[in-house]
Amino acid sequence: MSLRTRTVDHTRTVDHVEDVSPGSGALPPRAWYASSDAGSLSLNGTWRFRLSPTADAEDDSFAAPAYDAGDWAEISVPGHWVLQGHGSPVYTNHRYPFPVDPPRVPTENPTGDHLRVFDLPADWPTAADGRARLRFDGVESCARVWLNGTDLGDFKGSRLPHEFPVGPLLRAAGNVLAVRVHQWSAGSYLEDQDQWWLPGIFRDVTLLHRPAGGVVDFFVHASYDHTAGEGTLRVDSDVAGRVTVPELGIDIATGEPATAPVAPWSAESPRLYDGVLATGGERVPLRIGFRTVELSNGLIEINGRPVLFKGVNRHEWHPERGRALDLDTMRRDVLLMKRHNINAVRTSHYPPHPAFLDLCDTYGLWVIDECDLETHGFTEQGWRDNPVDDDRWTPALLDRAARMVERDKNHPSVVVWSLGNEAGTGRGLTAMAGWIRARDTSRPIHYEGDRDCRDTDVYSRMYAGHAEVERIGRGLDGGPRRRRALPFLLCEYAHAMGNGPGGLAEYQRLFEAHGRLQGGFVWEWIDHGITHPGLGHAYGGDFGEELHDGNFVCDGLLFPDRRPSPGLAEYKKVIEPVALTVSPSRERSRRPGTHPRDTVRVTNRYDFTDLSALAFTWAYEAEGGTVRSGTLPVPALAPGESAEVELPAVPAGDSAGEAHWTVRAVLASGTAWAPPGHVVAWGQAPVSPRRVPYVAATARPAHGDGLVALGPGVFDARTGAPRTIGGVALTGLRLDVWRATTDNDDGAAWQSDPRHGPLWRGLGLHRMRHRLDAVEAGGDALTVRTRVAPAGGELGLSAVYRWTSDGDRLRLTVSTAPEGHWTVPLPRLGIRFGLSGADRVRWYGGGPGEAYPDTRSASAVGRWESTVDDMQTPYVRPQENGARIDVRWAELGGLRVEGDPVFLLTARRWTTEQLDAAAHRTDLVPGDTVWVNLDHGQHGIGSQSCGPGPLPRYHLRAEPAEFSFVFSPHPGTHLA
Ligand code: IPT
Repeated sequence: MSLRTRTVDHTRTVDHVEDVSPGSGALPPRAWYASSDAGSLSLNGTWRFRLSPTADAEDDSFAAPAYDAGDWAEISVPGHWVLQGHGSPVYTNHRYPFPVDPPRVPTENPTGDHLRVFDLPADWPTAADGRARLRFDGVESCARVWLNGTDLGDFKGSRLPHEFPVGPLLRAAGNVLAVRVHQWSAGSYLEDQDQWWLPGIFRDVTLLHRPAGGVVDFFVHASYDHTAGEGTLRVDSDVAGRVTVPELGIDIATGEPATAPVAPWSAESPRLYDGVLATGGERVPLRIGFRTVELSNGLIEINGRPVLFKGVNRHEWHPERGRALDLDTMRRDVLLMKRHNINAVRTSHYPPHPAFLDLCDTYGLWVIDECDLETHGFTEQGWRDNPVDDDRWTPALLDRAARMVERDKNHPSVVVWSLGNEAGTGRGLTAMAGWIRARDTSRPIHYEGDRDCRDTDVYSRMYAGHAEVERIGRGLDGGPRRRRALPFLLCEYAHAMGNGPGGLAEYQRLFEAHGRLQGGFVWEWIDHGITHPGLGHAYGGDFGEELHDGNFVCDGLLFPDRRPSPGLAEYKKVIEPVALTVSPSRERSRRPGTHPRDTVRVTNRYDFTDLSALAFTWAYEAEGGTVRSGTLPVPALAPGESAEVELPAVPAGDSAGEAHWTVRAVLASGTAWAPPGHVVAWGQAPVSPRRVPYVAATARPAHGDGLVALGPGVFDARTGAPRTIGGVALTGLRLDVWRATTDNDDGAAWQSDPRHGPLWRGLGLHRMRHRLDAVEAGGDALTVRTRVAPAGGELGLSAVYRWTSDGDRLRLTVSTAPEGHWTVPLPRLGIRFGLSGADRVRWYGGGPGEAYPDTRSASAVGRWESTVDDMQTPYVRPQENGARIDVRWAELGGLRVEGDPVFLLTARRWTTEQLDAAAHRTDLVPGDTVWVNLDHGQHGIGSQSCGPGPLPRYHLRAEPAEFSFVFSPHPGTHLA
């Protein structure tokens, strides 16, 4: 159905482009299965390619078998042409990058003609093969297909499979496959996901031999009755046959049920049984996982137990290949998820490559399979003309729902269907839900946009703050009756853009405390940065797009190259499936090393499995070094159970100085996803307190030659600034309150809460001036009095630096107090200075990775070593990063610094101002000076690039503060 009347007739080949229908000529959707007796021929590889700037500029003569494409370019299929040197990618979040006039698209509609000539393999059963199918697993945004000159039809639905019957057209040799792909089509209105617009044949193209009497479509129903411990299997098939599962002694006809004692499938124990569906013409291998998903007691229960989703939203992404993912990359994603305690994936916002779901079945991940549907751009016009509320589009929506459900219905990992994302509300969505319910009664339906839950089975929200989530958890959120009876999911939360997300631990505590909260899915898995020769990784705007949303496309727990970000380390710790809470006995401080013993409370937070697969270790650490260690016997606790386990006695004398217990849960043996010894969970607690550094003020300042000497320090007599400490040169030591604002500091434009980045900049905190009021060298101290304030206002801070020494070490005490009426928190509060060189960094405190007040769960107290370069976190858009928290002492650049109290440590080869000004990592040019920040405090990180800001308890309030550092020379780390 075309929505407009044509007045010209030379545009036949583009009619379908602006047609709201899903297309014509493709076969009905069916289950995707990877292998069988029937042969298949991959048509992936090098194709001929020609790009035209408009949809109708070229005729379709290229589809004729005799066409000579010898002068065309070559392109890799699967692939996106804009990532292969033809045109450029475009990134928008929700705004359509073309005028909104559905279903019309611009005349400038990049069109890629693809040609591939192929022979059938020698053993291809041509003669008998009337049923062969040509399958496209994904083409963006629409395609018209010809084989040997015959027009097979056209389709839309970019991340959905389409098959054409081609049997009678095939020849033994010289088959010509021609595919015309348009970047924009009516389908683009349904595919407004927040990601790069990347046209092309980006998933596999396969020719499938279909034997006579072979299987067409089948539906594996494999449920699990947890009370009986039995699975029931029934396989419905279009073509009758037999189903065997040798391991279970099952041998049944299609359509007939069989029940047997089985081990159920779960994300924790993904038990699969091999079976075969045999029809007269074909044997299809089955991988059967028995499991039952039910809504019961207001909860999603799987195999009789409520589950807690510890999930991520996964877009398909590769920094060079875009959404054309190879199997290795998909497996890497799954392994990384499993190793980071993630148990669930929402396939935001389209069905993934089908092989990804096989991996989820195999390794064990709960999947919310989401349909390829988003019409978010209509929010700009108050959702007027939204296709999902326009009956003319309903067939296209139903086609999308069917293509997802039919393709993926046999995966045990898929436990929830999602109608799509950010598509407003409308009859089309209701129709999709109705169709899915009629086809598959075994899975609940999700759609976040359905706030009243009229069509859905879970109440789902995105980016709700902690307080609201708590209200929902307590059932105090009101709302329609149906919604109040449903379980709750945060389908997106904890926006992982840049440095962050903060506040994960507090969300997890809420999920654990309130049964109705069945967990959430962090937004999102990986940054969609594109490898770029000049910029490192490119983001929106880097390809000259006239409309774009900058680095909002880089908001993942992985960097574009799949290196884990600190956010992923934090998430792993926060969602660990075993809680290890060490409690030093209260007797400890009085009578070290005697009974009663210290204990660790072990809680099994798995939903299904006991702890028998884990081994437990303990370590007793003094000043960060392991003094003793051993294994800890822990009972094989059932899910939800806890036990208090005694730690070994510590002999007196071992607890001199600061000491910690660290207890770890590790894999006792290797699994499919990690080797033995892989750390699953850990807990740490101090046993005896730290001794704060003491420096007796015995040295006296001595004047001479414009300098003041005090202990190992030499100061400028006029400014009071330190020049050298023990011969190590220092520059620009002063109070610092500025940090290069993070994406979360800057916040999303639509945030109604105050966004601290803009407020800070508005006040001028990035251009503080330091007024020198007095330098007093006398008695036992050198004291420097200053006022630190920006131009244009009354706000400022007094800062007094007081230096004392015992002859060997220098103690600096900074006393600061806000002046004027401060209504905003400070970005940071501490000192900074430059060192003429530093490379190795050693410290005792939190590590090994970056941590801020609300992103510090994964930081363990220990003795750590790194380099200045390795301490930088490579956020795609440079911003504050790399702080190590709770540092007791650090050694770098020939200096040792001890903190009283502990401090945050940052060291980088550029200034904060340079970091702040950089748009890409390549803008950061290392200088000769290493800039060191020693912070008494930093403001929290939060998640305000899309969600809530830092919780109030993590605000760095402007209030009087005093903190000290003890400096001494440390030749070991001096870089000459
Ligand atoms: C939400 C989208 O669902 C998701 O695709 C992504 O754009 C995310 O935001 C931000 O990165 S929608 C937003 C309006 C909450």
